Parts: sequence; C-alpha cells; structure tokens
Amino acid sequence: MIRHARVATLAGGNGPRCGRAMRNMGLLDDAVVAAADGVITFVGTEAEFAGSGLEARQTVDANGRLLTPGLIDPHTHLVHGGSRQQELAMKLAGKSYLEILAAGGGILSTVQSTRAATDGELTQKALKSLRIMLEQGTTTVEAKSGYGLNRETELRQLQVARKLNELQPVEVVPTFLGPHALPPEYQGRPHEFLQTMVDMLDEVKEQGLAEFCDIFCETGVFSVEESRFFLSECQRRGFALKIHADEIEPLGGTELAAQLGAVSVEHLLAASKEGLQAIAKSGTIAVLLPGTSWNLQSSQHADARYMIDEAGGAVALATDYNPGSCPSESLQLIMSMGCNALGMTPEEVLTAVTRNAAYAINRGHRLGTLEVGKQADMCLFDTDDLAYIPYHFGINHVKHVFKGGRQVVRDGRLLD
Ligand code: IZC
Ligand code: ZN
Repeated sequence: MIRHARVATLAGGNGPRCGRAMRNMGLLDDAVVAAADGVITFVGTEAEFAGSGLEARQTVDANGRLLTPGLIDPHTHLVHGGSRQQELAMKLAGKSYLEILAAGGGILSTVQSTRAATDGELTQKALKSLRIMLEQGTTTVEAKSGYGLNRETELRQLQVARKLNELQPVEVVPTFLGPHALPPEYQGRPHEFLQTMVDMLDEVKEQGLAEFCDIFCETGVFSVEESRFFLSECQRRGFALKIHADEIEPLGGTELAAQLGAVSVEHLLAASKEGLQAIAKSGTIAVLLPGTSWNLQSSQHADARYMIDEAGGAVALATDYNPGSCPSESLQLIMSMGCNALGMTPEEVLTAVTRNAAYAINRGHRLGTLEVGKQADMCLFDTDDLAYIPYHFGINHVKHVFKGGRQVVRDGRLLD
C-alpha cells in the first residue's frame, strides 16, 4: 500500500486518450493505492480509505510525492549487437542517415554485428539496457527484431526478446520487423526478400515469437506498395500491425496505416495533415519519437500539436532506443523532448508514456492506468509536481518503482 501520494491515475473509460482529453490525468491528492497479488485493489483518497476496512501488510509513505503508472516504452530496437558511435563523425561531416545507410552503414552495420553476436551476447547487452530502463521507471517495453534480415538471426532476436521476460522484471513485448532494410544479398530484389520474410510468418506465429509485425516504409528502404504487400500478409495470419512511416520523407505510410487499421504508426515527422486525420479516424495511435529527430540533428519534428488539437487523435511517446538513430533508454529524457521539441504539455506527455503507450502495444486492458483490477506497475517520482520532470532534464527523477506489486527500485537504485 502506498499512502499520502499525489496519484495520477489516468483512469476512466476505455481506449487511448485522444485530443484535448490527453490532459486529463485523473489526479487524486493525499491518496492511497493498494495492491494484492500484483493487482490493484484500492485507489482513493485517505478519507475514502479510512472507511474501506482494508488493512495493509506493507506500507510506503509517499509524503505527497507523485505516483504514476509504470512508464511504458512502446517502440524500441532493444535486442541488437554492437554500437554505431562512428556515425557521429559522419553526421558532423554532413552525411545524412539515408546516405550512411545507402553506403552500407547504418542499420546494415548493426545487422553485421547482430548476426555475429551469440545469443548470450545479445541477451547480456539487452539486460544492461533493461536495467537502465527500469531504474528510470520503464516497466514495460516493446522490442523489435530487424537486425537479422534473415530467418536465422531474426528468429534468434525474437527468441532472446522472449527469454528476457524470464530473466528480469520489465515486460518485453516482441515485434517482428524482418523488413527493416534490404540486405546486400537481395540488392535490387526487394520482392524476393519480402517473400522470404513472409515465408517466416507462420513459424513466428506458431512459436508465439511476436504479437506485432512492422516494416520500415521509407524512401530508399520499402515503398508503400511493398509495405502494403508485407503487412497484408501479416494481417491475414493474425498479427497486429505497426509501421515505421514518414520518418524522413513524406511517402504515405501514415495513410497506409489508417487503411490497414494498424494499432500504431511511428515517427511521422514528414506525415501529411490528411494522413494524421486519417489515423485519428481509424483509431491508429501516433507513436512519436522526438529523441530520433534530435539525434539525427534534424530540426524537423512530428506535428504533435496538429495531431492533438486539430485531428483529435491519440499520441504516445517512445525512445526508439536503437544503436543508430536514438541510442538512449531514457523515457524521462523523451518526456522532456515531448514538451520542449513537440510542444506537448506535461500532462499530455504523461498520458503518452502510460495509458496511450499501453494501448499502442495492446496492453490497455491490463497496464497504463492506476485503477482497481489493473496490474500494480507504479512509479513514485521524487517530486510532487509533474512539470518538474520534463523541466529538469537529463537526470533520473525516480524514487521507487513497483512491478506487479513488487518493489524493484528503492531510492533510485535497483533491488536484486
Ligand atoms: O538502426 O537506425 N529508423 N530504424 C528506422 C532505425 C531508425 C534503427 C536504426
Ligand atoms: Zn524504430
């Protein structure tokens, strides 16, 4: 039981919060949250608790601090080998992300490192990142494959992602991103490559290795028509869909996401206004990744304000943690960028990394809000003021973290 907390419940109704409703945090002052067997059993004020007849075996006094749902990172490339700090010098010398990729670097350099890494090496590297995430309040994370680009290593990445769930507390939700780039061995033959990825789908499904499928729909990577072909094959086999769309150039992946009824569409820096209206209508969540613009030295950002104010859609935020375009595990840093780069309010940002992020990974029924019956994933911040978190950026504001009712971080330190 946590007492005397300022609780941002994010509670009420079902579905992601859209448009201006993203500012509704469902705040309760001087409140109590109780849980048993990992599930929330009470949320209310101290006064309501006094009349409830409930008793606690273990109590944490929050002393007025802010308690939120555990943070959810709905877009990462968690499992990979190697790192790409050499690209920093290339970017500083004026090379673009797509130029580095076209020259065989970028994603393709991580593909080489990932193919060469053992399962043990992939696991240890991912575990290190998961510890950083958890210490900073992330209790659930989506993890994409996409650095194998062949059957063997794509399956290995997904198997490692699954195994991570048994090795540490953060829940890892796997996505098959086989078509993340065209491997050199298929240069000029994108359809043949996509067919090899389609040929894997039944195996991925039967082994329960991924819930979502995703593709990098971008100039110089996969076209809208190629993306439609792949994603339709995935949908026929019962996978939920995500799309990397309109990250760099306005290709129309956002419109495709709406047409296919994708759960989420990610990046959207170059998305058209019509595309943003279409996804708001189709209920497709816009997962925005401001750390990527910043790290690609771009002044261009996704139009979060249009999405929220004009299109009335749902926005989530994610790190995009990966070794190229965003090598950072910190959702708190992304929260700051949500305010300072995307113009979102602190309340909208919190909704974007809790409730809406949960819906972006089909976990809204179980995660993302503090309500009776939901899983007791909670984050206690060392402040009573939400705005202080994005305002004071670059540090960890987390005091305690609870995953499924169990305390996993105390005073900013991971418990073993
Ligand atoms: O490794 O560069 N955008 N995929 C699409 C990425 C960035 C990850 C990478
Ligand atoms: Zn990505």
